[in-house]
Amino acid sequence: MTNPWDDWDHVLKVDPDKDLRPGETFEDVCRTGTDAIEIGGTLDVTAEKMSRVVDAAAEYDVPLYQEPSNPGVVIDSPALDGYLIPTVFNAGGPFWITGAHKEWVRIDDLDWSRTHTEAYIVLNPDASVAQLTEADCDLTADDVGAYAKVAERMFGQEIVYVEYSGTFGDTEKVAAAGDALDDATLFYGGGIHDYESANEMAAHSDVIVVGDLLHDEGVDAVRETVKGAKDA
Ligand code: 1GP
Repeated sequence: MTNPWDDWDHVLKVDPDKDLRPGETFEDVCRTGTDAIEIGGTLDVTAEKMSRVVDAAAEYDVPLYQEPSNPGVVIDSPALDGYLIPTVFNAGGPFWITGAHKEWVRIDDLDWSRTHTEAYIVLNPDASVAQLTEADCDLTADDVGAYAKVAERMFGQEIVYVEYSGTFGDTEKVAAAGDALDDATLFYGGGIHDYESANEMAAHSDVIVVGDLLHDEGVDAVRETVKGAKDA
């Protein structure tokens, strides 16, 4: 089976709780050359803020995915190509592994054909996502590879996501996840801020995810990371 992300190199993650740079619009965001936009965020996200971003990006021709941080912010919009449902494999407790999902599946008329799975391995202990999920970030490259294999082989996850949100990660650990996978697509996110950092991580993963850079530096900086990813 082929998935849209088989052909992606670059994803832009938009945090609905953060502003774009002054003077920049969602049209500019959609014209950065990114392969897809993922709308997600860990703190203070509401369904209303999610809808605002989906509506603003809907008229442009870039695939649009929602990555809900909890079942309460899920929105139903025809503009969405799908939902990427995170499970934090190294979370400190069951809520982020099956608890939130138990609530998610109670949504009426869940569109399973547009619902996809994303196995997070969270590795920056200072990131909000690590603190919120009480993730065990003290992992060796071998541990990361083992989690990736569990995610793909035992839990059928379509995407494995090595998450260093806020900081540039250890390429050895990212490569270990890549080596462990046969079919799942490896996403990497964290600290990508220019052509070189994008190019380096793209060499070790299938898809790089750029987040804060959009809100901190703007669309020109994002465009450089797209080039870096495409050249790898
Ligand atoms: C966050 O992995 C993404 O979920 C991207 O991280 O914000 O550090 O680019 P940055």
